[in-house]
Amino acid sequence: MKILPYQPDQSGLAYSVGTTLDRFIKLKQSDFPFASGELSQLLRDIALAAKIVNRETTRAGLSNIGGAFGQVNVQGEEQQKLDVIANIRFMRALSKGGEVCAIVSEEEDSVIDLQNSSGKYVVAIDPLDGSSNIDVNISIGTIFSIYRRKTPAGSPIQREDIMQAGTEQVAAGYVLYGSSTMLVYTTGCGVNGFTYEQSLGEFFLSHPNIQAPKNGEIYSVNEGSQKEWEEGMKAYVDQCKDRRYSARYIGSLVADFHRNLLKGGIYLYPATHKNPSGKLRLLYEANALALIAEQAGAMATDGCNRILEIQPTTLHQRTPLLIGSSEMVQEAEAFMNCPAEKPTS
Ligand code: FDP
Repeated sequence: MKILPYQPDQSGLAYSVGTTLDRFIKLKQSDFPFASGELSQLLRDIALAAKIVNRETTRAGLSNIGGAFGQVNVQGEEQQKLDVIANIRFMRALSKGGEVCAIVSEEEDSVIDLQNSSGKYVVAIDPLDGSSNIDVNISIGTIFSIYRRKTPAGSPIQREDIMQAGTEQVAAGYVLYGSSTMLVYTTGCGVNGFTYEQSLGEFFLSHPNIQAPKNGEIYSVNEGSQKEWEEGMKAYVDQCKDRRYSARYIGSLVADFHRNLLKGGIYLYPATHKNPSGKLRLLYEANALALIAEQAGAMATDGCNRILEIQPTTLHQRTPLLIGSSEMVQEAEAFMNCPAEKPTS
């Protein structure tokens, strides 16, 4: 009989594939010497809500939770039943933990003050992104941004706690409910992806330290709106075609972004004549993905400005979004018609 000594993981990775999300969050917490554990708990709360939403989405076809809810949200979009369910699930998870003082959600007109002034964090969330794909069994997602409040804990929430630029995010992430369910997040030290193992009820590290390819050959845009685009945008997409790039557009931002992050590519939701600010929301869509993109070596811009530096002025503010492989985004930006920089005196 041959007896072999146990060979510990030789991969050289700081965190090996297969580490549970819980353990990973705990290990990461010790990277920050003064961390109190509240952000870690908040990330766990989000992961728990994601598991519940995952359960609801996978059985949507059977449990009569597909279709419209019968109301229109603040964006003027018809709410789907799953939009409403996901919003409730995340609201509950975020309000129970005690770490959060306020929530901005795509599904709520106003800021939700959790009446927990000792909470240090503000969360901006799109509980279910890609709603038009729910009923046809196509990938959808959740997007979240976490900010530390600016005013001292214990005092009432103020506008400055909510209206923070994306550079102020302490963590951001998304959940993709796709062929498998994944949670991808960053706390500003790289990007890691976890795949959900349904039978065990756990997220496991499957994509450590994600690095986006610098360049790619995929462009993702709704070409049905082409007649509404600025000339520069038309010219850039023509160039993509001249180069025989592949067009891939799911119509779920999280899914399109995730594919391009891993394979290399660019997602574009530009300004149109009708909607000069585009369609996507700065606070709970663009900012989170922009932070992840940058942390993975990719880029995000509105065509003229770095997304993370845009100072929000309204809760449901929209922004054009060009996001993906850095060389592609830089190239696309060069086609855009941006106001000339003011001369410095
Ligand atoms: P949806 O309206 O279905 O929720 O966030 C909004 C979003 O989806 C993105 O996920 C998606 O990329 C985009 O809008 C699709 O918009 P178009 O139908 O205009 O292409």
